[in-house]
Parts: sequence; structure tokens; C-alpha cells
Amino acid sequence: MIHLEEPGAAVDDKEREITLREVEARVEALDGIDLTHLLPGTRITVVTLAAGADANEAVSRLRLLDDVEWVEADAEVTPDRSAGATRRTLDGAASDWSLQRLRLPEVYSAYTVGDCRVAVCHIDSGANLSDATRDQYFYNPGEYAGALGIDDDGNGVVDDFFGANFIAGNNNSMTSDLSGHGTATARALTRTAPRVTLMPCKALTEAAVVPFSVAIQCIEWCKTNFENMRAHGGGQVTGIYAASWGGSVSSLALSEAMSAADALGATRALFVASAGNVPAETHFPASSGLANVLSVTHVDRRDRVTGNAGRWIDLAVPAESSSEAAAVAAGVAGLLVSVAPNLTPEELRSALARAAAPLPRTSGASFGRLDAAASFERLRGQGRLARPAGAPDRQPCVPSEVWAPAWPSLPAGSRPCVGGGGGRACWASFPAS
Ligand SMILES: [Ca+2]
Ligand SMILES: [Ca+2]
Repeated sequence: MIHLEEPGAAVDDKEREITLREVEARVEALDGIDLTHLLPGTRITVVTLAAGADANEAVSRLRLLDDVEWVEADAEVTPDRSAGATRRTLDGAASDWSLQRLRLPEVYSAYTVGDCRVAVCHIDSGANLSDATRDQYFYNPGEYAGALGIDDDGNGVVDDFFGANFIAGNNNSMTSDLSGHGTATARALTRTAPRVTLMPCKALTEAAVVPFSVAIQCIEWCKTNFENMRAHGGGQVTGIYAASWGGSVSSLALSEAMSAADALGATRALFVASAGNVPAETHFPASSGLANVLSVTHVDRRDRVTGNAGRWIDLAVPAESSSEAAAVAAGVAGLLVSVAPNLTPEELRSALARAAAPLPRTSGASFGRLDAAASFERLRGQGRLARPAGAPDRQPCVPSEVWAPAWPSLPAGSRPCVGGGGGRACWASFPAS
């Protein structure tokens, strides 16, 4: 991936986009470069080397271009499933003991939680439609009333009624999950957060790795959806992004996409990222140090940290794996947003972390163990609950009635990306928040 210089002479977004396309064309003209793909809304271009091209040579040539700020390999990381986990055990996530330890039953009975107009972006291996998660699937109101074969809501994917898949540049809506990982984290998330919508984006290849360039496309797709939801009357200010994967290699490109998702547009962004299952000083993106990341490890029934430990890790969640822990924490974040939609990423982080149950100082999770009931109590004490304590409402949401009427085809406040093809929207064209 290469990062292009900001075109200084550009006077508006449209011209800026044209300039970036011109730079991209110059990159593509270089020997050894086969294909480039400007990620919409960013200055990041994914470069594919020609067959037989020398990677080091191509990188050197790219670095010499005036318009290129930096070059990095498109690294791949793996999901944080537990080492001994089988599909069968993963299917049980999140387990009863975990929900009990989090005091979630108390939350369900004391508060009216869940709101189908609140969503969590699930960047994983997809999610198979199942009885457990079906009622909580995203049903894209920018597409379901549109035309077949058309990207009606301009988010880069044609007919993405339920989800998106950016593997191998397919940009399609098929989120079927071959690995079982995404289905398990989706179940953990939806079980934790009844009535909160799951927005699945498939970023895991058949080789069971997450390329950073694909994760970036998922962030953009979800970001566009959060912007559209906000533009059409939704109350959710902070988009929640669940990332149950990571690795030892850092990425400037992914960091930039995560920061931009927070800085641009009318919605902000909180990433809930798994800290890894084994000791490691770096587990990116959880260890990125970005202000809008909540890094999560896992503890057993006796509060012993069984996942990664380190000063950069924020919270521990009772769970079988770091993947499940991140999914559960993202679910709790969704629940909090469902009763207090105005929460910013800072306030959400604080509501989760500052109410945590203490763990021994040596545990390696800075704030302790997540305590969902204490997080709710903290917000109630601060007068932040838009929906105060009341009878639980567990009725399943009717997808076509969640956002009614369906959205018009042009996302409010956006414009098509120049050269992006097919009416694709540029969320970067939303003004900075
Ligand atoms: Ca679409
Ligand atoms: Ca369509």
C-alpha cells in the first residue's frame, strides 16, 4: 500500500479526487506495477506487483516518486480464536458464565436495552445467517427498496442488503462464513446485545488471514453506513467497530483509516479490538495506541487473565478467547449506545473502563474486568440515559420497519467519487466533525 501526498493545489474535494487519480495513473505507469486501486475516501492506494517483478525494486521506485509519502507492505493478520477451540465450542459463544460475570442479566431486567437503529460493524470472516443472529442482521435501507444490480446507496457494494465482502476485490454482498470464526463472534455479539444490529463485513480470506487493505475497505463501508444512518435520523453518534483479529505487524494505512473514521463526517468511531490470546508486546490494531481503540483481553471464571497481558490493554472480559472478548465488549458498547445514543468514543470508553471491576495490579489489564451493570449504573448516575430503567422489551425487530420509509438513493451530504465508478460515495467528502 502506498500513501499519496495531499495535493496542495486542490481547491475542492472534486479536484482533489481528480489529482489523486492522476497521481495514481503515474504510479501505474511504472515498470513492475500491474494494478493500482485507490481506496475511496483515502489517500491510500493498493499496488499490485506485476508477475515476476522484484518487490524491493518496485518499492524503491515508488519511494522516489514525489507524490508518494510512504510505502508499506499490505500485511496480513489472523483471527484471535482460542488455540484449542473447535467449531463446536465456538458456537457456544458467549457462554452463560460470561454473561453472568458481566452482570448482564441485571442489565436486561433493569433497563430497556437494545435498539435496532443502533449498529455494530463486525469486521470478521462473515457470518452465516442463523436463528441466533438472523433477527439482528443489518437490513440496509439504502438498498432494500432500490433496484437490483445497482449500488443504490453509493457505499461501493451493489445490493448489499445484509453485509459486504471485499475479499479479492469482489466488492459483493456475500458474507457466508467458511471458517466459523465470524459466525461465532457474531453470535457472541448478538447474544450480548439483543436488538442491536449486526453489520457484517467479510475481511477474512480463504487462507484465514485479514489483509489490512481489506480491513480498510470494511471500515469505509461501515463508516458510510453509519453516516447514512445518521443523515436519515439515526441517533447513534459513535460507530462501533469490532475487530477480533490482530498481529505483530503495524500499519500506517490502517491507523490512518481508523483515525479518519473518527475525524471525518457526522459520526465518530470506537474500535473494540482483541488484544490476542498469547503474550505479545504488539498486537495491532489493539496495540496501536490510538485514542479511539479499546483493547480487550480475556479472563477465566476466577478472573485470571488467560489472554495477552500488557500495560496497553484496557479491559478484560470473561470469555474463552480474545476474539470472543472483543465481540462481547463491542456488544456491551452497543447496549450502552442503545440507551445513551449521544455517547462519544471518549465517553463510551470511559463508561466501559472506569466502571470495570478491579483486578490485581499485576493482571495486565489497565482498567480491570468489564462490569456491564456498573457501566449502566455509572451512566445513570451521570444522568446520561435517554431511556431510563424500565421493563425489558425483547420483541424482535422487523427489518423493513426499522428504518421506514426506506432511504432515498442518494446519501444525504455525499457525492459520487470521481473515477470510483458506479455512483460510489466518498465518505471523506463529508465535512470534518
Ligand atoms: Ca450499496
Ligand atoms: Ca441495489
